[in-house]
Amino acid sequence: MHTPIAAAASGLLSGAAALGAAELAAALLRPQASPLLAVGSAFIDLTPEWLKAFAIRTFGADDKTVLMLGLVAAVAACAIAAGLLSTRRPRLAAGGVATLAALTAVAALSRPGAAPADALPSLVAAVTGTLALHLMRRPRPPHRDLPAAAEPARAGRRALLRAGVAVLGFAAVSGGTARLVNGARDAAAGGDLALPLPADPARPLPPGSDLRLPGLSSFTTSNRSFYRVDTALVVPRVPYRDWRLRVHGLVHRPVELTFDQLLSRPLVERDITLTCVSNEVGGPYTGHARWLGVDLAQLLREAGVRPGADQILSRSADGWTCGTPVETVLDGRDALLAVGMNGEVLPAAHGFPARMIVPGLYGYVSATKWVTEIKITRFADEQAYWTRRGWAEIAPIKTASRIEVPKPFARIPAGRTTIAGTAWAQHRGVAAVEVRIDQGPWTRARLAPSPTPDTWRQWHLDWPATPGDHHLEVRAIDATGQVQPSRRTPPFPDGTTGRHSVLVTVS
Ligand SMILES: Nc1nc2c(c(=O)[nH]1)N[C@H]1C(S)=C(S)[C@@H](COP(=O)(O)O)O[C@H]1N2
Ligand SMILES: [Mo]
Repeated sequence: MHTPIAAAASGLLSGAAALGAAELAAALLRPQASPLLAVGSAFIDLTPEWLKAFAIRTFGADDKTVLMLGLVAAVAACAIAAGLLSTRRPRLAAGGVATLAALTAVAALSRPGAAPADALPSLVAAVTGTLALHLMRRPRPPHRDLPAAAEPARAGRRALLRAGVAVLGFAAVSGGTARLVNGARDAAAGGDLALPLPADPARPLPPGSDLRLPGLSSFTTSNRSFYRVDTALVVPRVPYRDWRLRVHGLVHRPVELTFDQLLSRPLVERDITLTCVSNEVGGPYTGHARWLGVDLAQLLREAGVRPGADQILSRSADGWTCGTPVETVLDGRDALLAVGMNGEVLPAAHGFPARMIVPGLYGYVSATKWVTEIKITRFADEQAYWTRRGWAEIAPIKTASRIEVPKPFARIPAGRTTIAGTAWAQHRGVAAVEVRIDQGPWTRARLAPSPTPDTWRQWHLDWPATPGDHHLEVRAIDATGQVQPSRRTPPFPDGTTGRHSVLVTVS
């Protein structure tokens, strides 16, 4: 009989072996069948709005890492419990393991696009965990240890240790192999691709649109530093050779396109700044890129939108959905099905093989990544992922501005200094930015040029800083003459409002 510590350790090791075997089974079968990911994704979809908002506020872009760590901790706790139970109540332990496996199988089977085989990794986990636990429960001392029969306890301990090391080795090898298999699959998902040149290239950026000031974000955000927001726990890897885009619903002529057919259409290249509705005042969830893609409006016209249809319900390979007004996409703006980003093939994290981009709309109502389906429908008939959760159906990007230099609570020397930042009002355009210091009069900042109204603009202002604490505030005015509202509202349900301000100390 094990001491409680040995029982707990056996449980933990068995849990690790179960996890490693399950992840390996999933990597070999279907990566999306990973029980850990399936449970994590189900958790994300079932999370109430307030908890999701709390997680994003508290952990920011690390929210998914925190969730995965939490899940692993939960698995470890269950495994320890199973180990402890198995010495006294083996039936109860087995029942617990079976229940857990059944729950994760249900989670895997209820993912969008799941196949019956997706339950297999959970079964593998249950079997492996049970076997490992059994192996460590009554390890028999090998014969050459027989002279130590006088000390059976020590021999038993040594045999247990050996079994434990074997189980741990199995966990490490299976988990490591799973990672390698997944890595090889990722590398095959678009690395060998060269995109055609645009038939209709973007105009060059006007000189000076990037002020290149230290501390100010660059005009074009690199693909590596571009913010990422989505509900996917792991980046979906969609092999472009299997990819299809189906355009159907309330259309006269449904269309289905392969990736080659998409690329054989004339490609347009456009500068468009993307913003997330969850971005708080002064927040980081906005970025600018030069997108290469197919004219989405043209594609819809070819399919022929039927009268009365007002929603483009797009769906991603992982089942996320997004509702975009038909009217907006057809109003002449540069809505794209993008395949390239800043001169590169669209990175997997940003939607490879193809994603939607519609200037002027928040990402959750316009920017479907890994898009595989466009259904023309009516807002009255169908809801999308976030609108079902109470977010607005109509969500144009609100006018916003941000102070990036100096940083909050910076200590700066007295004398001439520069205040600078960015402002955006996509598709309307930023007409002016104003700054005020310590509630004084609003002063016009100098605006850098922008290539189109669909991009953000940089701005700067000289400031003769005098010693003391100072409050710097910014507001933008869009090209329709609307002043950015001063009232602070939260992102829910259609984007935050309010002015960004920073406190600095001058000495
Ligand atoms: N498939 C899919 N596409 C998606 C999302 C998602 O969760 N799943 N999130 C949207 C949201 S809320 C935003 S703000 C943008 C962000 O795009 P990015 O991650 O490339 O910056 O993607 C949009 N497209
Ligand atoms: Mo978003």
